[in-house]
Amino acid sequence: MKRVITYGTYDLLHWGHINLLKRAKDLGDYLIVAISTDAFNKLKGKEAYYCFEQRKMILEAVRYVDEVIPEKNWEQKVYDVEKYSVDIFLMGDDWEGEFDFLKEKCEVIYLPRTSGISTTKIKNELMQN
Ligand code: C2G
Repeated sequence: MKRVITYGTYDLLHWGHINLLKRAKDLGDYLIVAISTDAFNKLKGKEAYYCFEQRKMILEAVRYVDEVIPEKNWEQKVYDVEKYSVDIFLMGDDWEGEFDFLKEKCEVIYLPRTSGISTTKIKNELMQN
């Protein structure tokens, strides 16, 4: 029973997110997604269109996702890995190397981002219309 965890804002859910979640689930049996709370998003300098509760509800409906937990700060990852008995910590490779400190606790995998799509791109293109 391989347990995988990944983190993110997951606003305006799009096929790039789904591509990551599918690959993450394919690497294990149980996928936990920690989504940034609205307060943590502010810390990340991000303003999500959907609030935390809405983003949580949407992700819980994704077939690859088994559990959604809140990401409240940068420090929680090392505790989450213990608390949820995580085997694989996984992120898109725009985060390459950023979380290597977790390597002593679990496998750390960075997967190629899906090019051509992002929440920012969606927002910008919608604003142009
Ligand atoms: N992603 C991707 N391809 C895209 C867009 C996003 O693979 N075209 C991946 C990102 O690499 C990330 C996940 O989808 O692994 C979620 O992306 P965001 O919601 O943008 O997450 P981010 O703001 O990077 O937050 O502590 C980690 C942070 O919470 C990550």
